[in-house]
Amino acid sequence: NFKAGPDQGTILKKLCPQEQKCFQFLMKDILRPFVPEYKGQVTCDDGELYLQLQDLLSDFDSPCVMDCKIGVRTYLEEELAKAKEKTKLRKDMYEKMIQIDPKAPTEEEHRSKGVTKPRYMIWRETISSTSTLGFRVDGVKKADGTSSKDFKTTKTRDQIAEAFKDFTSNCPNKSHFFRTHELIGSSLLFVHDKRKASIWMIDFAKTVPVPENVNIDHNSTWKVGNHEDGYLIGLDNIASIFESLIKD
Ligand code: 4IP
Ligand code: ADP
Ligand code: MN
Repeated sequence: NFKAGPDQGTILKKLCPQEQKCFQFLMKDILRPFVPEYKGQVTCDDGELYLQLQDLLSDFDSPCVMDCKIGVRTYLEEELAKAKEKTKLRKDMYEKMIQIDPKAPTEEEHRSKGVTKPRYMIWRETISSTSTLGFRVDGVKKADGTSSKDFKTTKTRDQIAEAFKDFTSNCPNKSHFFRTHELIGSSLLFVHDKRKASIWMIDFAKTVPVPENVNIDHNSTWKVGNHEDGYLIGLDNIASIFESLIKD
């Protein structure tokens, strides 16, 4: 589905008209900064049409990538309606099903060696975290190039936490600055216009290195002498207030 792009920093994805429409819309939407830049369609030597997209990985060296599929549903209402009238049976999906759990298909599905697409998709949603948590880990590619799609039954919070932990290990992206400084009187500056939104950390006038023998986690209660600043306590509360805004 993907190919290297003609221009540096781009990739080509097999054109799907619906996805193309979305990218055209998104290029004029406030979500633009958060999606790959859409650079138009191209026809390849193979005669196929492709979307030229910003390669999100081009600025990284041996990146670790995790794809989380979002939402409590992974099939269209239209596909559900179609399956109800036509009940087209998918042998490939039956095969994928018994690979994971030979007991999952019903007797009838075993006899026909096929399942409908929504039946398969709903089953996938319930064995993973999609139906309960509204997202699932779809795949991971490690820095060494190895990749895994072995998350089909990753369902509980603990299992997901384990997958995240494994994903973030050996990527020590913790800030050296943040670990070694006490941030006092520092601000977060929120800026938005009609197109985009950003947050910056500013004002480091009273941000000082913590003494050599002291470690702070920015999260523990401050007691005189422990140098804790409560930065992450504030950040957590801001995040949860924003979350409550999204909910209503
Ligand atoms: C796949 O199931 C994924 O759900 C695909 O979604 C989906 O394509 C496939 O449907 C389905 O077989 P597994 O992940 O269990 O292999 P994605 O491409 O986003 O991963 P759609 O087109 O529904 O997104 P079919 O009909 O393409 O086989
Ligand atoms: P599909 O429709 O085949 O599921 P996706 O758009 O979900 O395709 O992409 C599949 C994978 O390709 C993603 O998990 C990601 O690793 C990679 N990918 C997709 N878009 C980009 C991009 N613009 N830049 C870099 N990698 C990408
Ligand atoms: Mn996908």
